[in-house]
Amino acid sequence: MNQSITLHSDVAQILLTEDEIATKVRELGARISSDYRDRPLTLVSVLKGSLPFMADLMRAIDIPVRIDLMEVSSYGGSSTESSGLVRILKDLSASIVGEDVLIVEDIIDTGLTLNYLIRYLRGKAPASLRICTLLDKPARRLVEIKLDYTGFTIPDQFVVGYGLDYGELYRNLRYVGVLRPEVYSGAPEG
Ligand code: PRP
Ligand code: 7HP
Repeated sequence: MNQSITLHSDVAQILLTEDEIATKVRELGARISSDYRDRPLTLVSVLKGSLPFMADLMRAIDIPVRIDLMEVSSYGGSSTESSGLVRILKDLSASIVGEDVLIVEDIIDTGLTLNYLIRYLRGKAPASLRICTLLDKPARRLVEIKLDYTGFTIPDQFVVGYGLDYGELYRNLRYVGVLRPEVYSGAPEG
């Protein structure tokens, strides 16, 4: 089977094009550069989903930044529902005590992952802690969280691409699209 045809044909609808994403990332980068103009900033990317967003956002920021990476997981391998159980798979490499920290996420859905992360990172005594997310899906929120920088507010649909996965696939799509429900209906929850 031609893998490339399968990759794109599993997407029912393109929600955000490559150009729309690039324009938004530039806008966010400009705002962040202006807001942190005189303050050394540490970007903390939450892997794996935020990998493309982080890579593009950090290059859209024109002030000095440090970067660090965490990996957490709350969605099972082939699940469209958060397990609610957040696991830290990779912790920060350096101390953030007294640092201005910006968490970089791909999507906030129930908010459970971010809620956990905020508590965890606040415990590491940063000078400030703010949130930047490419996508916000407010319809499914279970915990209220203040987002400081939001790229796009999206409807309650399961999306893939630009880092976002289903069963670890589709992260390499250049756009964000809605996955055909038949791709995941019938898949075991995990
Ligand atoms: C995804 C996404 C967020 C989280 C959002 O991560 O990257 O971190 O889910 O969902 P929530 O608001 O309902 O908690 P996932 O656990 O799928 O890991 P991944 O980034 O490796 O895909
Ligand atoms: C996590 C997640 N991963 C991929 N697509 C979505 O719509 C998602 N919501 N929460």
